[in-house]
Amino acid sequence: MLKWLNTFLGRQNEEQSSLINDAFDLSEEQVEELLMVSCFDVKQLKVLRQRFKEVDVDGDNFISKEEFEQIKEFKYNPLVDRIFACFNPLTENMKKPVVSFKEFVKGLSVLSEDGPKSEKLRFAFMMQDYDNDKKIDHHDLLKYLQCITNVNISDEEQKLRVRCQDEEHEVGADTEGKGIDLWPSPKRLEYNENKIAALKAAKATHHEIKVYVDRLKYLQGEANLHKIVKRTFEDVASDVNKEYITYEDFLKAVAQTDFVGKLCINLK
Ligand SMILES: [Ca+2]
Ligand SMILES: [Ca+2]
Repeated sequence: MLKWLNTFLGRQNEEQSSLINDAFDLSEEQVEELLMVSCFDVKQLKVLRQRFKEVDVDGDNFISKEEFEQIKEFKYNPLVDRIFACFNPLTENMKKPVVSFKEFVKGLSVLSEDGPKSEKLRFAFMMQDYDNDKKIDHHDLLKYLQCITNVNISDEEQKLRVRCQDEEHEVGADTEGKGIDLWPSPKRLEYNENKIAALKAAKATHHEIKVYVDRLKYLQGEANLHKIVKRTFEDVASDVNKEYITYEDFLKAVAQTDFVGKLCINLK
């Protein structure tokens, strides 16, 4: 999942020798602290410091979300928002959404080859806990799945999605219940099926029919994601109402997978 980090830090080998001789603009105390909170050595910290400065385009010594998103290795990663959020775990407006050098180092340390498994697991959980309430609820998991399944979504598909969302009013679907199972509602799917049948009966053009066929396909895809979420909660959630997954549930669920192995970079 995070192969981009290999490339991101892969540059260090070729650049390392020259950087070691460059002046290190951090105090000894700062370096000591970074050594304590990460699994990097001084040489690696120097490389990371250089990369940090390159990323910090406006030179304010913090990486903003915009700067983070411009890193070419991150740019096209569908999870870039989540990675940024995990580098900078916000706690109720207590901090600006920026990444300091220390957070940058800590974040990369977790994802490095030597990063402790427990920290990798915590990071993986945070990636999916969008509202940072220490639980993964249906909306968290659905958002995550939508994000990773829409990696190569085209502009056309994006427009289609917006049209389908607009259709909410057109169809007048029941939104009162607000339950996760209601979207897309059977009424929406039926609306598109009926529309296709009516257009075919009226011998509409292929293009006219295709609009509704595409919508139906999109809605069916969404409905499938909802089913996956529902099934996951039934299998994994210890909560009696199956409304959320705790960190302990998450640990049990990923214990049998290589999920954590993928949260790794090679710094050697
Ligand atoms: Ca900056
Ligand atoms: Ca949550």
